[in-house]
Amino acid sequence: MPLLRKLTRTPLAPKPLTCPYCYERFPIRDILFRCNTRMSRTGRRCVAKTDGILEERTGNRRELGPVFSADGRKTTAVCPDCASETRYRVCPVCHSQLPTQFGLVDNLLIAMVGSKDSGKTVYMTVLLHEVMNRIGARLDASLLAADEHTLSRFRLNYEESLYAERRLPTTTTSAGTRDGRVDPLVFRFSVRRNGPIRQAPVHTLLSFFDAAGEDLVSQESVDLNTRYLANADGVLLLLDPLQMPGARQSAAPDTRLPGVGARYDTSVGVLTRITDMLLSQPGLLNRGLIDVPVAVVFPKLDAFRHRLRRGSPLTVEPPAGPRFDVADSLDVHTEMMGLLRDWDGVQIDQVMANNYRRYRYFGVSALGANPTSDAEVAQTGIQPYRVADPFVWLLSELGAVGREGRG
Ligand SMILES: Nc1nc2c(ncn2[C@@H]2O[C@H](COP(=O)(O)OP(=O)(O)OP(=O)(O)O)[C@@H](O)[C@H]2O)c(=O)[nH]1
Ligand SMILES: [Mg+2]
Ligand SMILES: [Zn+2]
Ligand SMILES: [Zn+2]
Repeated sequence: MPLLRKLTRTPLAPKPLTCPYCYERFPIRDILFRCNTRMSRTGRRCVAKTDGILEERTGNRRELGPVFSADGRKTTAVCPDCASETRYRVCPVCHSQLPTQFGLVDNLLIAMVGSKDSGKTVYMTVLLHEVMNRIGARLDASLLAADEHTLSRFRLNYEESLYAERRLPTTTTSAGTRDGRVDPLVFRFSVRRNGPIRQAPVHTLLSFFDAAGEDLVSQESVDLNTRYLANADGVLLLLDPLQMPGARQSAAPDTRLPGVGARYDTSVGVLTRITDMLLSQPGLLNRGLIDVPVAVVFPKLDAFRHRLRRGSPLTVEPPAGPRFDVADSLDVHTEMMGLLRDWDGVQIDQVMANNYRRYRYFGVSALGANPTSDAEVAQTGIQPYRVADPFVWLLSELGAVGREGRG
C-alpha cells in the first residue's frame, strides 16, 4: 500500500538527517534544543554562556542558552531548568542552530570541488548572486540565506567584495588548518511548481560547501574532506581547462593562467582522487558506479570564446523557460565532449564514463572576462554566462526543480 503510506507519513519522517553545517548524520529524535534564555512564566531564566562543543566544532564563541535533550521530532521543547518554551533546535553533533524548516523539508548538500585556482569560490559567488537575482525570477524561485551567519558572511565576504569592490577572493583556507572544519553557506531555495493550478512553493534547504583546492592535492588531504564529500547529495566538480596541458596553449592571449607547482594540480589529478575516495564509500555505489549526481563544470570559458565554432550552444544563452531544458543541456554536453578531445581531456571522459552513473558536462564563465590583475575583476564588470546550468541540472536530478523534455 505505498499510496496509503505516503499519505499517512508524518512530516517529520524518521530517515537519518544530515546537518547542513557539519555534514554529520543523525536520526531526527537526536535533535537537541537550546534554551532561549527568556524569562519564563515561572520567573526563572537561564544564563547564556559560551558553548564548548559549538566553539570546538565551528569556532562560534557567542554566549547562548544551555543545550538540552527532548523529543527531537517536535519543533519546540520546554527547558528543564527554567521551564521556558524554545523553538531553537540544534545539531546533536556540532550544536549549530538548525534552520527553521530543517527535517520538515528536503535538505540538499552540495559540494564544490576542483583544483586550487580552478575558480570555485568565484563560481559559487556568481552562481548564488545570479540565482538570487536573474535566474530566480526565471525559475519562479527564491534563494534566501537560512541563517544570520550565512546572510552576513555571503553579503560581506563574497558578494560585496566581488561585485561592489571588484576584488577576487583570496585562496580558500584548508580544512587542515581549521581542525578539519569547513564553514558551509546555507540557503533556503523556494520554487513554485508551474502547472494548471498555481501551487504553494516547495522549499529546499541548500548547503554549499566550497572546498579548498589545496585539500585535494593528496589522498590524505582529500580524506580530511571525506565526510563532506561522502555525505553530499550533489557535486559541482570544477575542472579548469587552464589546468589542462592541451587547452592552456589555446587560451586567449593575456589570459591569467593558474600557477604550477606542488600546491596546484592537473584537472585529471583532482578528478582521480575524488573518484577514488567516493568509490571507497560503499553506500554511494549503485551497480558498481557512483550514484551521486556530478555536474562537471568547465569554468573560465571566456578564455576560449574565440575558439568556439559558429553555432556552438556555448555561444548562446540557455533557453529562458522556468524548468531545466534537457535538449539544450545535452547539446552543451556533446559540445563539451568535443572540446575535451581538443584539450587532451579524453582521460576525463573515460574516468567519468567508467565510474559515474549520473554526470553531465557544462561550460561556464563566472566572470565573463579575463581579470585585470590577480586581485581585481575586469573593468567591464562581471558578465557571467551559463553559470546556472549545472545548478539547475543538479536540482532537477534531485527533484527540486522540474524538467522540460526527456533524457
Ligand atoms: N578568465 C576567468 N578567470 C577566472 C574566472 N573565475 C575565476 N577566475 C580566475 O581564477 C582565480 C581563482 O579563482 P578562485 O575562485 O579563488 O579559485 P578557487 O578554486 O576557489 O581556489 P582555491 O580556493 O585556492 O581552491 C581567480 O583569481 C581568477 O583569476 C572566470 O570566469 N574567467
Ligand atoms: Mg576558493
Ligand atoms: Zn552539525
Ligand atoms: Zn532554560
